[in-house]
Amino acid sequence: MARRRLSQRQVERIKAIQERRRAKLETRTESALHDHDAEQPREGLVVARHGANLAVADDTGRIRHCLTRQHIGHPVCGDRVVWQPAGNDRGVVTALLQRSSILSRPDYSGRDKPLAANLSRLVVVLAPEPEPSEYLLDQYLVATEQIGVQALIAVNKIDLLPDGQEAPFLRRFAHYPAIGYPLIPVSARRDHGLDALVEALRGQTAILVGQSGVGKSSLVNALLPDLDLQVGRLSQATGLGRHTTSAATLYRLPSGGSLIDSPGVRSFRLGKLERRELEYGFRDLRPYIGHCRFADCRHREEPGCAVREALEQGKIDPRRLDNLLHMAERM
Ligand SMILES: Nc1nc2c(ncn2[C@@H]2O[C@H](COP(=O)(O)OP(=O)(O)OP(=O)(O)O)[C@@H](O)[C@H]2O)c(=O)[nH]1
Ligand SMILES: [Mg+2]
Ligand SMILES: [Zn+2]
Repeated sequence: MARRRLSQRQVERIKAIQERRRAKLETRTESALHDHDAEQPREGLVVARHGANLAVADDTGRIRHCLTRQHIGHPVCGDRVVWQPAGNDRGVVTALLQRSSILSRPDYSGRDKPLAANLSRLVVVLAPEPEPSEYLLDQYLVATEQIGVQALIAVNKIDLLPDGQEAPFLRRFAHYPAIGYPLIPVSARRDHGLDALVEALRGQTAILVGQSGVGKSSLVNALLPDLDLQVGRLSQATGLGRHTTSAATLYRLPSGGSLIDSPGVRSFRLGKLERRELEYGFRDLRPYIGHCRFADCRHREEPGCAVREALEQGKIDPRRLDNLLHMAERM
């Protein structure tokens, strides 16, 4: 009896040892495979940048914490890069691939600082609270015209408007859809209007921008059923997940495409633009620009001003022209 039990125990032990060896071999082969892969540069997508630290997603969605080689430029959220694994969820970015668009804003010293790359949509988020700034909105719209990205306006927190207040509030922005910027009323809290937003963002790389507190992150939360998972993966690999409110961060949309949450701003300064470039940023004014009597017309008091004439005929909104003139003064 005793002998049999012993041998049985031995068999068990041998079995266990063999199991362990097999597992070891398997992981060794696996890591050998990885090591082989490690030689190969791969393409990836920057999902966040924090200081010198980049979070780069490979094509399986796995996220690596990367640093960059010097002199390859300044990869930002949305950039496609070439990177090489450097062990343990780490990597080195060795090249920055060509961008289709880049959204920048000047930093405190006035230098253009890239914010996000390869955008195809820019969503300006507004809300009844904080009080919307049409000036800020128009600045964003000029920026999107400059970089050739389609803008849309999401009016969030519609639930805050009592019955009868919604229509008048939206009317305040009614001239925007009239000139080609779709306006989508939503409520991140009440899950209202989100289908229309999902539809507009399907397959796009979109960034949410706007004042702090308008609900950009809340919208991301409402649009992404697996947000926690994505944030978890990000912070596990890089520790960047905790900084999602201070750095632009890209998430995968379940309907295809990506959505970038960006930190709120109080104001948005446009980089220095020539007067003609600035005017080009107002798509509703374009038909009249260049038709004034004077080539250097400021569209203020000048005789024969085609822009003023259009204004008087109700063809352009006075608030838009006001904002153009203000921006021109500050250039
Ligand atoms: N009533 C209401 N409140 C909302 C809605 N969406 C967001 N909020 C609230 O608005 C506040 C700000 O929301 P956030 O999502 O943090 O705003 P944000 O635009 O990401 O702000 P920053 O990250 O600072 O730029 C929070 O208290 C939200 O709960 C909404 O649809 N309705
Ligand atoms: Mg936020
Ligand atoms: Zn003029």
